Amino acid sequence: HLTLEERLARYVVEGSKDGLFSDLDEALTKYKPLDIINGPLMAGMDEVGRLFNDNQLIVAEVLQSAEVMKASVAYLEPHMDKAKTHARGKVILATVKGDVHDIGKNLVEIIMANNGYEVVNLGIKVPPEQLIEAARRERPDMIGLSGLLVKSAQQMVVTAQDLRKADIHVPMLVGGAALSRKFTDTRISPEYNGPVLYARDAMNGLELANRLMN
Ligand code: B1M
Repeated sequence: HLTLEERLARYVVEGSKDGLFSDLDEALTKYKPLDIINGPLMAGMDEVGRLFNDNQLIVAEVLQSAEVMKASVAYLEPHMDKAKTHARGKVILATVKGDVHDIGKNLVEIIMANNGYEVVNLGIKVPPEQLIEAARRERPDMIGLSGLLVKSAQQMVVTAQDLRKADIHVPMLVGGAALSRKFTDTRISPEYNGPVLYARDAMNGLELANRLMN
């Protein structure tokens, strides 16, 4: 007899959607969509990460968990607050070269798009050259990079260097599990020509973007 919150986390851990949507409906009567994601669903993902680390889950199972997370976010998305403001700014989003994790980045996309930003999502494993080309083409107000692997933090340093060499200096927003504010300030910022802001989560990313645009 699990609580609603425990059941929500369990769907993610077990990679199962049986009963998921009716429980999400119930959760929506108690919580805001983002709190469901950041609370029980994220707790499930953290558990998946732990089990995976302990060799108790294989990649195929983690993919199932990712599917449940993605389906949940898609289901909750229409219930999220949407600002009436438009054209707050244009953001390019990408998961850095070598990294396929995109759930966090796609959450940032949803939250920014719901809050008046035009988002150009370049997807995963995006090499610096592709970012440079997109930046020249799209003329964004901001470039948002996501990375979850330890090597992705280093890849962000390289990306910052390449963007600087290409004379691109629009503000950069960086986030993802492998990063920290300290790494951002001491390792990425010195390699870039413009501001580099570290976001601890998607909502914080929106706040930082808003501050930058005002
Ligand atoms: Co992988 N994976 N994975 N994985 N995976 C991690 C990251 C890991 C920590 C798990 C572990 O071992 N404990 C570990 C990294 C270890 C390390 O580098 N130190 C790991 C590994 C090792 C791997 C592989 C190498 C496994 C393998 O093949 N042997 C492989 C890598 C492939 C590659 O990238 N080249 C791999 C593959 C995968 C799957 C494909 C199976 C799947 C991803 C599916 C997908 O994304 N489409 C997957 C998953 C699901 C995870 C875990 C379990 C969950 C990640 C997630 O989606 N979290 C993860 C462990 C963990 O994080 N607990 C793990 C939910 C998501 C909402 O959070 O993305 O962190 P997150 O986003 C947060 C914040 O970080 C922030 O906002 C969000 C919250 O609001 N944020 C931003 C993120 N980006 C932002 C950008 C911003 C602002 C905020 O502005 C631009």
